[in-house]
Amino acid sequence: MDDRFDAVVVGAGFAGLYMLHKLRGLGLAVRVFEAGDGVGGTWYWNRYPGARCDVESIEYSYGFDEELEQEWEWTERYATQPEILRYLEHVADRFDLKRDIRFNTRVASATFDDGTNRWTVRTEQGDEVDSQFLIMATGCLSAANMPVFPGQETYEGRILHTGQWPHEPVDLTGLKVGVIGTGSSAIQSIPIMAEQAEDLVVFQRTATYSVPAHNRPLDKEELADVKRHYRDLRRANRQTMVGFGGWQTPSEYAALSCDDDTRRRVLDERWARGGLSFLGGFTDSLLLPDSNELVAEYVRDKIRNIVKDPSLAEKLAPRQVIGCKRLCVDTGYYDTFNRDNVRLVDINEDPIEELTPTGIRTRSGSFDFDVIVFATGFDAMTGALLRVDIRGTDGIPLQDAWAEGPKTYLGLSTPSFPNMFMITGPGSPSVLTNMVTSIEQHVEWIADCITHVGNLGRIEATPDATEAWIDHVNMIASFTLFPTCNSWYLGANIPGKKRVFMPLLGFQPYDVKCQEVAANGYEGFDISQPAPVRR
Ligand code: NA7
Repeated sequence: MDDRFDAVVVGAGFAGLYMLHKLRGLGLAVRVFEAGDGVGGTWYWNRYPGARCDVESIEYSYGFDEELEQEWEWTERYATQPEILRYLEHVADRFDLKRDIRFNTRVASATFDDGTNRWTVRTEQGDEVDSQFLIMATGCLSAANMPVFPGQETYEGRILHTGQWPHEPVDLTGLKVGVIGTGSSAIQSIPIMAEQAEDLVVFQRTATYSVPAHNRPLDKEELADVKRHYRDLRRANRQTMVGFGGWQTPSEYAALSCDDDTRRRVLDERWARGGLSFLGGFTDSLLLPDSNELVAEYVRDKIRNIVKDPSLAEKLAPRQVIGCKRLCVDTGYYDTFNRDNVRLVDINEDPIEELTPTGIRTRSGSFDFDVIVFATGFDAMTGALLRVDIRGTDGIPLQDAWAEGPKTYLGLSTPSFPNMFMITGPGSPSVLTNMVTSIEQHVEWIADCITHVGNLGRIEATPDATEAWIDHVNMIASFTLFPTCNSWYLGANIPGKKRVFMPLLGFQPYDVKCQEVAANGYEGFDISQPAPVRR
């Protein structure tokens, strides 16, 4: 029947595509709903200038199919958004996935029926389908955070959000452009927008640490060598805390106990290599404030060396713990502020008062803009889940169940919502890792679990296991410096959002835990399976 499925998957990004492929391989009837008119998820929506992944392309790719691995040729160390989107299109075509995906279709609600142990899923476009399992592959950074400033409705220019960038090219040549936000999206796009715009004003709330990407074309030999050893790389990545960098030698130094020369050498080497592994130079820098400060000051010094105006350099030099907010990876970000057509407004000193018909008025001045770019990020990790009206046993809304913050067991499941899984949900390592490694691990675990539960069965996380898991996630975070700043890991970027540290630190131990849970008959879950038919 056309409206009855074994599994409904919401979202057709990296997670949804692999989930579909995996479940279809098990012989299940699957329907994927995707709001966009193509596959790609994050890489479908984030088309802003300069959008790139900050995990290297050879690692930010699926490892589940060796032929796919061998046939795809990444061209750069860090893949651009168009290249990743082409890759996902290729994956969708290669595995004939699109025939089970309904595009331009946004899921509005999902309601669990206690009697049948099945979900009814409704879309904004009028579909109503029935499914045993509901799998939310909605992404961690997909619900745009769109702050509303006083007077915003009066602004007569164009407002763009980096995460909802138009599909047609946006030509900023000769225009006056304002950018609100200095996170990763801003840091990637500002250098490119500055080359086009006549005048670019950046409104900064929190200065950002960024390390150079040192992006470059991948040479054929290097790629061929990776392909010869891809299995080793994927295996090694699964043994790391972050799901990438498995071939890099782990740091043997603590910043606080090594001598100045060694510390300097480690930092110089990491800076020269570029990328996120900069933060892995020392074993103690995400644990101890004094160690962290040594690394942070090194980056501030780099900023002071790059930015010619000393007072501007001080404004651009972050003060919070480095790594507490996600480290950025850039090409020419700080240097962009040496340009004559680029200005910085620190909105802590000079807050945005309102948007006017012609631009932005701060406490001390007015700026005219043709375009205002909101690089203001996302309602991370829970936003996309809570924007769907999901109702579990006794009709309980997920919004109510999570009123005090997300409550998950393993980041995969939540009590009172049987037969629902989240891919890279809050409480799993997700955004603190290479997302593709985490997605593959989750998809494979969910597929095994669904096989175990079987047709007509029901699985639900227990409240006790969930409480213990939340305590575990918080306990691990409390050993680190991560909870010390207003990051989106804590939900601090969204006014009114409950502050809870959402991701779990440490991919490898988490993977082991998930394997143990499965090996122990899915401990922490209640499973009911229909009794065998008696003859
Ligand atoms: P981020 O990293 O959340 O950055 C958003 C930026 O926007 C950040 O600088 C915020 O300042 C700023 N922001 C957010 N709301 C406001 C308001 N109301 N006023 C002024 N400034 C604001 O999002 P990105 O899209 O850049 O990157 C998300 C992830 O995508 C990134 O980590 C990578 O994993 C890829 P704040 O720091 O909150 O003070």
